[in-house]
Amino acid sequence: MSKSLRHILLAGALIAFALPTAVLADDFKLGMVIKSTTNPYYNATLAGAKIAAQETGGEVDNYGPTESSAKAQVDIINSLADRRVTAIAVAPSDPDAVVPAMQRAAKLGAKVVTFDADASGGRSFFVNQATSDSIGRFGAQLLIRELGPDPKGEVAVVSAQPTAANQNLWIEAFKDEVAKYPGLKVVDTVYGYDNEQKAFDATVALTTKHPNLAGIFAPTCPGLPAVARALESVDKGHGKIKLSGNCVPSITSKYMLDGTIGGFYLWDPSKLGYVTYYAAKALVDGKITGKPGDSFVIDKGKWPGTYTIGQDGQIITGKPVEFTKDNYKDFTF
Ligand code: RAM
Repeated sequence: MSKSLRHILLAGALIAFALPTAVLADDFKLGMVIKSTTNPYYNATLAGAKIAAQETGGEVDNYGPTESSAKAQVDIINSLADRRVTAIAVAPSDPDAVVPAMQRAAKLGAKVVTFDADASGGRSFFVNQATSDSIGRFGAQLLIRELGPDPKGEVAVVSAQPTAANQNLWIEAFKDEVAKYPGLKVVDTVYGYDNEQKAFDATVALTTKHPNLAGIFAPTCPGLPAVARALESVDKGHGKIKLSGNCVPSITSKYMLDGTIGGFYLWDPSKLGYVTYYAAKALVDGKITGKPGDSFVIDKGKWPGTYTIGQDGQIITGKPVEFTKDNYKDFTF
């Protein structure tokens, strides 16, 4: 080999080395930081993200504590950032607690977004399953329907964590909707931390504290089936206390079928995970910068479409869907 050819090859090798590596499809790795690994809801979001990974290349996995813990989510975000994972999608159980770790991850080069619940100070955009307002009002309307044409009485909420931004927005909209009915009064909000035992205990205590309770709204998974089980255990199930809320059909449908949950709904969590993957990848690939108005196209695949970041920094992937005796078998999550 001539000396000059050797120089050219060497220079080429150096340039190749020095160039910032464009993210090849197979280099893309999304870490989904979830509220807890024991929550079946996040199996469904991951299943959707995995479909997207199969369609486009790359990898995705869930990372989370076994019990919801903001501190654990901070440690996980830090460790994903240290490992230079290309993108991180966080479903925070406490937004204020995770924002500094999300900002640090972005400084280290990761693209950071939120999904399921927002932490607006630390992300490029939020992939939301449906508008927060629609989720809260839908739950209220189902409960009101169950309470009959002239709804009256005391109503309470069994939520997830007191810090959960998504549940808190839903509850706000729920209360606003309920306030349209002068016969109804929201008397309490208690917390089950997306934990079956805690949600069960909180519900039993709630029914003791408010013996005349007419209805409960439980927008938490797996809180909702635990609330149903608790109502049945104190003989307030099967419609005695009306119940609406959201969770996955796989662990909840039986309480809709036996009449304890009158208003049972969710959205498509798999589509949420799927679009989150595509959106994070579009950000890494430079197809979007993350600002309101940016959009990207999924041209083929399971959920094709044009997805746009709204003025509020959100990509909305769906709307509330009620599960009934007639349709619950159509859902695999
Ligand atoms: C719980 C989580 C999650 C929520 C679902 C419905 O699993 O709190 O954030 O979206 O409920």
